[in-house]
Amino acid sequence: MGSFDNKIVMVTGATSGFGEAMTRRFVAEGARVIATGRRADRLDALAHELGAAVHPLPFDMRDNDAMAAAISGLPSELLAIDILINNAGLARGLSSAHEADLDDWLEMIDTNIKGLVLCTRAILPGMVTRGRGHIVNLGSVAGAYPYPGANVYGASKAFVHQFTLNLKADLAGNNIRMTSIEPGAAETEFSLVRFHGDQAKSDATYAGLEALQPEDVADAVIYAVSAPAHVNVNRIELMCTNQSFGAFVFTRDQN
Ligand code: NDP
Ligand code: 8X3
Repeated sequence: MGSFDNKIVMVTGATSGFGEAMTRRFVAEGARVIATGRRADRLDALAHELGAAVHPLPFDMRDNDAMAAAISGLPSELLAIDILINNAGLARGLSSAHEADLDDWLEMIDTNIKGLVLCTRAILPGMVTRGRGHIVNLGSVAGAYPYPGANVYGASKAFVHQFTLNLKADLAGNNIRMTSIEPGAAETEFSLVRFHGDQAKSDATYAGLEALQPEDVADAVIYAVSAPAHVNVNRIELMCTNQSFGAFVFTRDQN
């Protein structure tokens, strides 16, 4: 018997990183997991490895019609989702705002903001009707602390932070819990994606850092969703011990 027996959890972005780790963890705890992402082969491999507790549901978060069709096609026994983990997301590029690729910016907005909002709006009404539910959103320290090149990525995660709190305000009295998980640098495919497949740049990001691991973030999620029913964990921020804050920059008169 696990702590999540008979619970239905939807994890977006389950094909790698945090989402895959959370899927493994929830299944180990007895939940049934609807696992989403674009790479259907990875979802199928996960289902093959973990068994019938995983229901692969491939779709692109940016495509409202594809998302709606996938969710409405869920088998009836998986429709009453108890926990939604809005994890799918990405950073693209690390250039200064005046040099950044506009397509990178739009992809982050479409995935991290629009996709997360669409998925929330698709699942939330059912939770309200059932009078129970928990939505966990993946924010980032980049949503709280600025750093050069984080421009749209950081702003998209600030949106996630505030959206989480604003939903909590909207949902007062509905027995829906809202949590924002806000990690620092974690070793996943995140940097490989940020640097458009440049493995050397990705490796350099994590070299010698002892970065957070996907399981560390899954632990934080499990903590939040395991809290007693009367406790809402609003926000968890975590960093690896070797990550810290930068100083303010002053540009001085050169004359
Ligand atoms: P990964 O790149 O390892 O995983 C990202 C997941 O998001 C993949 O499963 C990917 O699936 C999915 N995804 C991306 N775009 C889409 C899309 N258009 N449609 C459907 N699924 C999509 O990164 P992480 O596990 O690190 O990241 C997970 C979340 O955590 C993200 O929101 C990220 O911003 C956030 N985060 C990451 C940190 C880090 O340092 N790693 C720190 C703080 C927050 P697929 O490609 O198969 O579609
Ligand atoms: C990713 C964490 O510190 O690379 O959200 O911006 S960081």
